[in-house]
Amino acid sequence: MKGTSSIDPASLQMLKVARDGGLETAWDRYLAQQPQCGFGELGLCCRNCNMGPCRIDPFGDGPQKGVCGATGDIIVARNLLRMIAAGAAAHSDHGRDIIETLRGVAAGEIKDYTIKDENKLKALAREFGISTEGETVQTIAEKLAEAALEEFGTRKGYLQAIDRVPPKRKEIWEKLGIMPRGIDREVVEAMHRTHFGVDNDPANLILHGLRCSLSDGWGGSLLATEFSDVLFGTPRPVRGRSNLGVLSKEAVNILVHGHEPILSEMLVEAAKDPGLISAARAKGASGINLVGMCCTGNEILMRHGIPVAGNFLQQELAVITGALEAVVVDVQCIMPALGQLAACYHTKFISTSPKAKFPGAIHIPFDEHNALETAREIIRQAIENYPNRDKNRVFIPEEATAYVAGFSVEAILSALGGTLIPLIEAVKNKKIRGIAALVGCNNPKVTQDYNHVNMAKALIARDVLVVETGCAAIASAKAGLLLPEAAELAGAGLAEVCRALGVPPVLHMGSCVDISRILTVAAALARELGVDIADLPVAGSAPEWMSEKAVSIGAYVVASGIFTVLGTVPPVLGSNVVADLLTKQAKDLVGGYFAVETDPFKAAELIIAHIDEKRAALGI
Ligand code: XCC
Ligand code: SF4
Repeated sequence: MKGTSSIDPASLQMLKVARDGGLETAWDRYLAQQPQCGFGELGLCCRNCNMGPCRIDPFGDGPQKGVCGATGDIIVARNLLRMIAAGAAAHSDHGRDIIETLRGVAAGEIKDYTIKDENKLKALAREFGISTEGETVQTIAEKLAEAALEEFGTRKGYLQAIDRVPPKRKEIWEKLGIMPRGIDREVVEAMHRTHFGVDNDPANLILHGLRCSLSDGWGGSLLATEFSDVLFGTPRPVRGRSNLGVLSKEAVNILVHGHEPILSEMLVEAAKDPGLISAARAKGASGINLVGMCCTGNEILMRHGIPVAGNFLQQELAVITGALEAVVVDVQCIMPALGQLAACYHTKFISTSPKAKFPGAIHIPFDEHNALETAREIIRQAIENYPNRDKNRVFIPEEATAYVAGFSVEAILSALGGTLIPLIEAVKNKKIRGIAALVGCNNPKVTQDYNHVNMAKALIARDVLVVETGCAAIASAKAGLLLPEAAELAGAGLAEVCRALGVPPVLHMGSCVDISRILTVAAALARELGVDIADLPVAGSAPEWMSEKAVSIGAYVVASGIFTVLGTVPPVLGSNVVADLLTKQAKDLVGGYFAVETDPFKAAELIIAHIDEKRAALGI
């Protein structure tokens, strides 16, 4: 859909407010960047050494080699590998922080968190070969945290969670030499290989990219998810509201944005503090209204039903409502533009992570050892700021669509009565045609939410069960697709299953690290059927992706055997060799492969054709 910024009515209203007020957003800056660098779009520029920068002429008239002799194929492959490494690093470092927190809790050094899911703790301990018989929760947690931290530099051969995949998958990875070893090791090796004068074979580079991404999907991200569940509780279906209309005209509004639930969970706790609530009232507010955004929003909506104010492209729009006393951030997907924008309002922009500082932000270091007090201090600052709100500049759109989220693997199993068999039966008798995972970001290159919502609708209408995470899931929440009532938009078969189970046709499975939940379900389905993941009638898509994390995700989903459609074009078209590897040869190598399709309706058709092909091969 060209020429429109968003399909979300709340975003459109806020963009008008921004325009009228002369305020700049990502959409304006995107336009100002036009035309974007053609070399960059194709992946054909290299800055990996100081003989460069070098760029390859895609039309063949100018230079075809960098100073060192690197061709376009080499440069594109190296750049892609670096994107994967950065994405894998982001997810995995998030995972490490969660595990460190669990270790601190177990050792009694961190007092403000407790272990919320002991069953999951024990199940994970058993998976890691740690005996739980007669041991205290504390001891198990300590041993498990140590074992999980080992995964980052382990020398035992391959990562623990690889044992979740069917034997056929392992054989493929072993044969190709892409079994993920230590999590940190794969990222380090990616940086080593792309350093000047090391790996200059495009296929060899891409294969390592797959290995590095697997250390994210089956390593860092998976540990982030599992340990968050242990510490903060495994999500269960929960109701909430979504979009900017969740901001309150009367209450102190605090937006938490970023990724790691360590911060957001404590803010949820602190916001309940009666002392702080009366402090807010003393300032003339009706109370404290904590809302989320992007993935940290997903973390707290999955576990507490905390309202989610929006997805990636709404972070600036939330400030422009004029109703935010504070934007509190930790890491990832936070626009550096927020500082300057917040300064146009009374809004305090508060950074909390030593890893992520921003211009125009107040830095309040968040220390896990003093978590509740830090969270209280942040909320106090927001309360203090309430009298500075200029009521004449407040504009809050009405949209606040209801959703049901919280579909962890455990929640899905319990909805199915304890086993995957009913799901398999529904797939076999074609009530459910297949499963599609829609994930990832917004990107101003795409009309906001247009691809997400239209793909989801097109797929459920054809009886494809949709599972979602990240900003894709928030798009569906806002569009009303995360409600059991949305079954009326589904095909007859899927609608029947949804009604019988009381679930929506689009299941919100969490934040982006929680794509590991989707992998876990896919692996379990394959094991149950005695086939490989690549044999299942499932597909993935990142319809509006923008981040390097999404590149790592796409790579591990494909490497896990799953066909994946990208809705924005990755910077690889400067190399036929690399493009061919990703979209064709990958199919023979790992079973999964990429397609690029910017039209959501055509993308849905690609997924349906793939699902039907897999069904036929399975004889169902
Ligand atoms: Fe970020 Fe996770 Fe993308 Fe959204 S979907 S823009 S990565 S918040 Ni993860
Ligand atoms: Fe140029 Fe080669 Fe250096 Fe890249 S590594 S900047 S292509 S000389």
